[in-house]
Amino acid sequence: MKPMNIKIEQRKRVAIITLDRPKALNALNTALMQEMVSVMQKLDKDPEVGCFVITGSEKAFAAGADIKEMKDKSYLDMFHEDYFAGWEAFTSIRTPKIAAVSGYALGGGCELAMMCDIIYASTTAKFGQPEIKLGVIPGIGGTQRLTKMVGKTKAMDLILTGRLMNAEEAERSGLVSRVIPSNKLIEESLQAAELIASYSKTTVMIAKEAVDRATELSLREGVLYERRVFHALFATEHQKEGMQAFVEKRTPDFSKS
Ligand code: CO8
Repeated sequence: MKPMNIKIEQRKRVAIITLDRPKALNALNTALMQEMVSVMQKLDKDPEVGCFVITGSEKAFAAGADIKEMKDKSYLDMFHEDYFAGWEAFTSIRTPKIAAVSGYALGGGCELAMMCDIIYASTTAKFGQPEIKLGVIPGIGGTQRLTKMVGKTKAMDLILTGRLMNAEEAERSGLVSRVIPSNKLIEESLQAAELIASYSKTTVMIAKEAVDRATELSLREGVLYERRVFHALFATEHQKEGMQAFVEKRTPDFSKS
């Protein structure tokens, strides 16, 4: 079935997913989540797709989970539906995901950006976890991921006051890796995505997995994990090709697996 809440476009080896609920400032409802996850799970397995760019509109990356969809639900509805557990499948996507954020990235929108691997923000971006104003708390990982990314005191400041943070503060805090003028956001994000997608997809996936382990393992375990997967890369053609190309002073060809 054709997705109604997102747009999908492929440029070279990059899949661009654009959130497309303009009237609701791209609020994340269940249908949008299901469409995104199902499309991305297919593309994840496609060797011709080496990176995702997830973006929204100028005004909003996403203004949060859909308040209108959830407002009348009971505790038992939320519990039995396991509301928003479906986003776990999004975090399990193994192809890198770049969030290109313009405008509001609030609540679930900020959490969606944090479920990506890299966040680029336009100068207009505003990040926040304003759930406290609605009588709830972040529910798609915000209390955990934001704290790991910006530290306890900044996370407490944002989550307990519900205030918004601009792109400059977000970069200073380590939430965002680059701030880009808004008219260049997509172009620069695509350039980075195309560069990532030009490398060996196998190696990129392994590098991503190793970095992800850093937030969960002790340093000793993490370094051991890294060394073991580093060794394993010597079983791939791409290690042979990459190193041989360096010696022969030519561009490596990672297109053959
Ligand atoms: N959900 C549903 N609709 C929304 C949302 C939202 N999160 N945000 C905006 N909209 C709708 C508005 O209702 C409005 O629709 P309508 O025209 O029909 O009234 C339309 O989008 C435009 O919004 P505004 O008129 O409010 O636009 P403004 O430019 O005046 O304001 C803001 C923009 C500041 C972004 C404002 O819309 C706002 O504050 N939005 C809500 C932000 C928010 O609180 N986000 C957190 C939501 S809760 C959440 O994400 C929790 C996730 C955890 C759930 C998981 C459970 C397990």
